[in-house]
Amino acid sequence: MRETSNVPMSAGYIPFHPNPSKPKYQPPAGAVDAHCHVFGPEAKFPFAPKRKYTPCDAPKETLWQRRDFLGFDKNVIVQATCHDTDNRALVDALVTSNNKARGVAFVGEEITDAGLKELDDAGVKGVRFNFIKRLVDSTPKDVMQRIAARIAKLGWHVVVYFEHADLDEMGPFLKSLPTTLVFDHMACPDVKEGVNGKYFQNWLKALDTNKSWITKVTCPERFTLTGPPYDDVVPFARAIVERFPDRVIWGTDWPHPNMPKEAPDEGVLVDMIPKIAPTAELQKKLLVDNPMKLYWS
Ligand code: 0GY
Repeated sequence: MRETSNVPMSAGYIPFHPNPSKPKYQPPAGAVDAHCHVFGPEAKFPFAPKRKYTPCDAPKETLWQRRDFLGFDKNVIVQATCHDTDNRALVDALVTSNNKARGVAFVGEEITDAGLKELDDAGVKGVRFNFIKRLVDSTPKDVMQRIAARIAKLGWHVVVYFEHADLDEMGPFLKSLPTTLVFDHMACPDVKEGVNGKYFQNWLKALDTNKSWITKVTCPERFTLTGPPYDDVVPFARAIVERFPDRVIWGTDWPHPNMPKEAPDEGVLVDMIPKIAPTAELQKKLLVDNPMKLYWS
């Protein structure tokens, strides 16, 4: 299933799981995997010269197979830093998806209105701003504010990848953005601190106050201390889902860039859903109603 590429992967890069287990949990009809990526294939869509890592190829065909295998109906494909602002692989996946995928792009200020319209026509619904230090995005905040003002006119939102430990410093900037904000990966909780830790509690309070902030309850595999089935991350995700049932979405993060030790088995990730969203009503909001409102309405 794993494609090979003309350029070598970064040293130590771990490719996605070759054959995940079939989940026991069956998602509701129309379920959306609202955070995943396509990488290349490099031979057709080369990685960006300024990338911070070279992944394995992770083409759209494999994404569609995995979507079907896991019991999902649709995908939201998020542009990853290895393609920088070259959104061609993303657009290609969207326009050939049979209306089953929407996208989040990376754009620079140089993009023209025609360029934004092209992305919009393909099914892009947002831009991503990245504040994760190891992925190094040096775009100044005033540039991000100008991009946000332009994409707000298209009805798009901003996806923010940051660590909520930086909330005090980042808060004024985040509040200055004129769109709905969607936060990647629960804004990176520190599991060691526990749900009653200061940063996580501050994050919940910020979500209380900012009613247009949406959280992706994704990537337990990035935060776990105990490993699969990631039970130590359940209390964090469940606290967010139960307190903000109309402002949460879920995704696999396939093909899981930059995992330090092992690629997760997506069957295990899907089987976590009933632990973080314990009722059928919460599951439908998380997997169908909320992502459909954000990406297909
Ligand atoms: C993710 C996580 C990562 C990378 C990227 O854009 C990216 O390169 O998204 C990461 O390394 O944490 O969102 O899947």
